[in-house]
Amino acid sequence: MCVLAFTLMLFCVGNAQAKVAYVIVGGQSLSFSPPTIDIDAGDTVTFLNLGGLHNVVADDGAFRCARGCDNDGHGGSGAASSQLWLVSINFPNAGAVGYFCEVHGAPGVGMSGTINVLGAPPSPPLASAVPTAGTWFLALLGAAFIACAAPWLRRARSRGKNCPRD
Ligand SMILES: [Cu+2]
Repeated sequence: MCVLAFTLMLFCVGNAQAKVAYVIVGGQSLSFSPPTIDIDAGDTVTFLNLGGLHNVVADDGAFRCARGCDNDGHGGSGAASSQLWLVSINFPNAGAVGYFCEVHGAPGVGMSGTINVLGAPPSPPLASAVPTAGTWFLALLGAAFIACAAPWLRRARSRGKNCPRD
């Protein structure tokens, strides 16, 4: 029960901190869809090739991906591939990131797109009147602690009663 509660909390916190956005590659058209997306710093974009010989290359050369990414440490290759590949790229820093497909585009031309990485929103003050995700997390943490600690405390107390006193 406790493990379940903690897993659930970790899932919730993970969701609150980073999101995944999806961009469809190719398929019916030689394009990225949607071509422009806004994400928060730290979010991940998953590119999914639905058909055609494509890859995803940053305008500034920061990444070149298709079946994995060049130099990803896992033997991935950013060479354009017509397989149904899927690749996830994390964007930790704010700023606009342009990208294109080497086969059907160039920076800002043809099969290309832009990811607007927005700065992480400021943390809300703790004394906020409206419960925030953080407040709910603390409440859940407290509830889980009580739920987990109560049986242990009961056992510890009943053990104490059996101990001889000075
Ligand atoms: Cu392409």
